[in-house]
Amino acid sequence: MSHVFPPVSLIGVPTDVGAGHRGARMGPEALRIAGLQEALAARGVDVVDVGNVDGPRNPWVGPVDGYRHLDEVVAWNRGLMQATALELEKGRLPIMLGGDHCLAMGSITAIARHCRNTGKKLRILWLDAHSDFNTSNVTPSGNIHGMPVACLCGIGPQALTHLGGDAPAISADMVRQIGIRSVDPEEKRLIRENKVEVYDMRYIDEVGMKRTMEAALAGVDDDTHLHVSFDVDFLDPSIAPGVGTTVMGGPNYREAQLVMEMIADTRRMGSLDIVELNPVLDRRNRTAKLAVDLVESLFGKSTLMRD
Ligand code: 4U7
Ligand code: MN
Ligand code: MN
Ligand code: MN
Repeated sequence: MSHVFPPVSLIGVPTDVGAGHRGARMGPEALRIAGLQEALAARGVDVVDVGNVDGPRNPWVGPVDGYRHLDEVVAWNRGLMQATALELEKGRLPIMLGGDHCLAMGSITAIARHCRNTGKKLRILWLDAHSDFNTSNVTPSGNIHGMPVACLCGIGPQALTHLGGDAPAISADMVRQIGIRSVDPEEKRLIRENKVEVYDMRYIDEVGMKRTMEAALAGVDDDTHLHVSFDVDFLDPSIAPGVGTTVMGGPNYREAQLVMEMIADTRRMGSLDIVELNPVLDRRNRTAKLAVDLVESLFGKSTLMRD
């Protein structure tokens, strides 16, 4: 018998105020058109689409004091934090349809608080080409989608580190980063200082994806809430062109499927961000369709008869 997943709520977060390219705001619609809701429903998942969180338009101006669009990023994340908390309180598994990766601050702040209230251990799998641990002093771009992990760990502007009232929202030891292959020089120093556990592409090349995932999932048990923050640029650009910040040398199709299948096997996924999909840069919604395919694996679809 296949595993019964909790009911799912799709939350659209059409923002690109944190990114360096416009277009990720169209991500939620692209995922809907690629059939995300239908695919989950076909797997027997109870899934509702609660529609989109609202937020300010993209002013498309340069960074101020090292942050681009800080007020807008704060506004979007306040709204998303509330929307996420509402679905978690109903006992539902929220899936954030991004939108750029700045939205992980709102979603994860709400999820971390939910875990504290319910006595669950939080484990965050950060699937990404990038570490997203920049600060205003070291960012080469000012783009806040390159800063969410640092902000969640309490390093960043007050308005973002204290979204949920107290800071830090999480501790670095909750995070496992997988697929990393682009880290800025000073960002590297911060990652080391804060002891973030990083399984970069070199590690994956050397030990293989199976052992990488076993290491990243070590310690996950019945009391763990697993949050997956899936930046689509995690994937190799040859299979996922529809993102703003492509980096060569990412996981291929089968490696990505294995990641999702091994997460599904834990049966502990409690929430999911799908971010950085940029339909403007995609070809015939191919990257959105691939994301839906991978999410099906997160919900237990496997290529072999393992159910
Ligand atoms: B994403 C970058 F310089 N590090 O800070 C930066 F390489 O959410 C990229 O992972 C950030 O896609 C990418 O601008 C953010 C850059
Ligand atoms: Mn990225
Ligand atoms: Mn990212
Ligand atoms: Mn990106």
